[in-house]
Amino acid sequence: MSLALPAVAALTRVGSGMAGTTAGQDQDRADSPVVVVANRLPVDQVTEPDGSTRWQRSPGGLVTALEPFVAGRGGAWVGWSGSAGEAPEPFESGGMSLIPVPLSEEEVDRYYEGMSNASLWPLYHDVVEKPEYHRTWWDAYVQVNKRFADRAAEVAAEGAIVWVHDYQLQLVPALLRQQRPDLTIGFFLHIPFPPYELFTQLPWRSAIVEGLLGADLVGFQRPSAAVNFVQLARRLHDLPTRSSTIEYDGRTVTARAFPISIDVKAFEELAGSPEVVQRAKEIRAELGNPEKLILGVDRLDYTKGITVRLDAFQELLEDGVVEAPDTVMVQVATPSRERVEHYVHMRETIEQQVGHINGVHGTLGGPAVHYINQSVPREELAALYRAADVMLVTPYRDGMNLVAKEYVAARSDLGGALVLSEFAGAAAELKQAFLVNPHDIAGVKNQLVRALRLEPAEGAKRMRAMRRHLAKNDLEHWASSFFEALQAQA
Ligand code: GDG
Repeated sequence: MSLALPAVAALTRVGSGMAGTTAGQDQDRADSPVVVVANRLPVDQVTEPDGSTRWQRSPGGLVTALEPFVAGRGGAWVGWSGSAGEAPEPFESGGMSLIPVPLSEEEVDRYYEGMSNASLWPLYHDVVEKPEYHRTWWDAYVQVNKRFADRAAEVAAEGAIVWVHDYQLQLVPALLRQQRPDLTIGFFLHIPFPPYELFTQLPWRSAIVEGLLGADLVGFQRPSAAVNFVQLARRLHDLPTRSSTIEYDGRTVTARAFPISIDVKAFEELAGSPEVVQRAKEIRAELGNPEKLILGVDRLDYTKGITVRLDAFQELLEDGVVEAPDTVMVQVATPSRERVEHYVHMRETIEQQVGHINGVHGTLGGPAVHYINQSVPREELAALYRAADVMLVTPYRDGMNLVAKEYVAARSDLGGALVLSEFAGAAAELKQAFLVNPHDIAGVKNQLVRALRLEPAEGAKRMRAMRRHLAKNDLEHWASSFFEALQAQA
């Protein structure tokens, strides 16, 4: 059964529409057997003190996980450099061809901050904040997706495998297939995929489903997300489906869960290194050697439920169940999407609340909440994980949540306790965590108290079980199982 692809097809006639695009200038590169397409390139441009610039590999596990599959095969990575304006020429890095896609200032506003982060992000996270829908944002989203698809079509070798990533690029699979039916196309969504009742709010819902159906394999973090997608294809488009497949346009599209993970070994080694273990002790000393240290680490995002844990801690202080500075909380809230309105407002709310808690419950030189609105180095993060008695991870909705997995990987000493939201993908795997419903403040308080009073032997038992699961289900396992499943579709 074939659909007309009205929205997507109509817009394939729109040109890439931007001065300075590098499209078309390297037809001779059409030799990559594996191509990754992601919003961002795996490198960041850094400026040296003398004003010169160089490319530096981006931190983060995804790059580490995908690099062996791409670099080992002479592959390419198509993505945005992170700066608006003309794109740099394609270049080689880490054994990969990096193919920069240009975005104008207006496209950054509309495609990235608008459609991706103020429409799709809140919609896919259970409308925790109200999504905004603007036709100009959508037009930019289509135009930019078309540009990414064009670049991928240019560099992919005959019969190549293309792996497209995340919610910014959901139209790329179909746009790419129209140009290159010879390709095997996979798509992975890093964030949740909402149920029919929410998804169908989206004015451009059909175009998105059709965009994703251009892939042979659509991967999600949780099985329930794959089920949501299959149901949408059936209910919205009347397509024939089975439990994890959809018949579409003479092809079988598979939708399955591939829960992402972290580089467990690398994190464990870092966190167990003598320097990090020593730093963990220093952190506790710097905090006045509290009896109990509670930790939160998040991008400053409204989906992460930072206010939930501040509320729970504040009430426990008010109830006299815990006292500062015997029990203190550290919240690392890394700046994020600072130009999107929802984020500006949320930051103010959190900062007010931290101020209130410290005003009422802190002492001179002894705050109850230590709030860090900066990105901290990876080593410091590992030391914080090692130092914390309780890790609080309370998102309202989260595709996976890697912080929860990093905490478990860091605790080779079998110390610590994890309080984890049921609404994070990680909850399906880290079953020995203290699971909470972040909407139920009394429940969060109860579980936090249980975690604070945990017997070491019971804590070690829980931690050991979670670590056993992670050791088998690391990032390499995630990437290779996706690639294998995709190759099987070829
Ligand atoms: C999306 C999905 C899914 C945070 N602060 C600092 C820092 N971090 C690192 C953490 C962790 C990463 O950022 C955050 O990953 P999460 O998974 O928690 O969250 P998102 O950024 O929302 O990621 C999510 C993920 O994609 C992967 O598919 O799990 O559900 O929303 O690695 O350690 N790192 C350093 N300093 C900081 O201050 N160095």
